[in-house]
Amino acid sequence: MRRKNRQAIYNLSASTKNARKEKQIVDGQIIATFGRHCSVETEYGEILSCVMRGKKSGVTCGDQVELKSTTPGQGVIERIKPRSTLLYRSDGFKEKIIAANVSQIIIVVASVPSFSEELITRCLVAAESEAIQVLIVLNKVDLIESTRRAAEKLSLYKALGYPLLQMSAQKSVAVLQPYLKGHLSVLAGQSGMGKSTLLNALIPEAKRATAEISTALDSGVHTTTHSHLYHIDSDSDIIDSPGIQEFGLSHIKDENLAWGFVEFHPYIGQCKFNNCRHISEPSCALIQAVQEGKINARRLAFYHKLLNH
Ligand SMILES: Nc1nc2c(ncn2[C@@H]2O[C@H](COP(=O)(O)OP(=O)(O)OP(=O)(O)O)[C@@H](O)[C@H]2O)c(=O)[nH]1
Ligand SMILES: [Mg+2]
Ligand SMILES: [Zn+2]
Repeated sequence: MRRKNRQAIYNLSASTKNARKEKQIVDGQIIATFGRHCSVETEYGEILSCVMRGKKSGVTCGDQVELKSTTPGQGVIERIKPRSTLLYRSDGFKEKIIAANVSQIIIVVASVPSFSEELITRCLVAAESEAIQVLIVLNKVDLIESTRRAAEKLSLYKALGYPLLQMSAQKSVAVLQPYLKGHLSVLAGQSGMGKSTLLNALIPEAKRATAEISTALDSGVHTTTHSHLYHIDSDSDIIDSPGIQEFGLSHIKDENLAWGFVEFHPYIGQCKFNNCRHISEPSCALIQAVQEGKINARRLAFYHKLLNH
């Protein structure tokens, strides 16, 4: 759904009010969720506070829904429309939905605090399995010394074809802007990487809270606690999300995991055994590719690690 008229946010015209009465059911998009409550932007640009019909929950930022408005400013969600993509986070015990219908994940990493390569790997697997585009942003490049080491680590992913941008969100995000056009992007990454700082640089009106890493991590609470969707222009949107420890992958079966690693694709199906798990089997095409230097050993090691999850 695209907003029919941005001005309508400020001035609902008589004709749209009539159209709503006739229709009753209104299309909307979830822009934020707070427990069972969520904020929905209707097709007429109104922001309503909604709950799901019955005691159901499960809507997430980016969801397209049908709703009925009840009292002024409030509504009830009747139906979640089919999702084009879905991303999960994992806290080690259970998985929760991060966002729906995103077409691009912007994984934000920084040299301080240090980032987890496993999180990047999991993000790439999640993205490949849903055919979501990935952009890696190395933020805080003003911290020159530590950035050099971080950039070296990330060169592996750049070599695999994932675009890698370097920036200091505190100074300028201009290099990112062309990549956002036409996408519903989600900013994802560990706490303290600078996602909300980056969001504020793109959309100053958002005024997202940001915090010194020590404050945020010492308190054990992430600075951002709720995802929120913002409009960049008429066809580009972006979601700021709370820091995540891991992307949830439990919905991906072991036999499909290798498809999450782009450079493995030419070798899938080439092993001696049909059910090869590429661990230590004889004549395994992937192990051979590592030995020949065609696949980076770090990537196969991450694959093994994820197999056991
Ligand atoms: N030096 C430097 N610090 C930055 C930059 N961008 C963000 N920071 C700082 O990093 C800290 C964390 O930034 P946030 O934007 O709150 O991080 P976040 O990723 O949104 O964190 P969560 O909401 O907890 O997930 C803040 O102190 C920011 O000022 C940057 O480009 N350079
Ligand atoms: Mg944040
Ligand atoms: Zn194999």
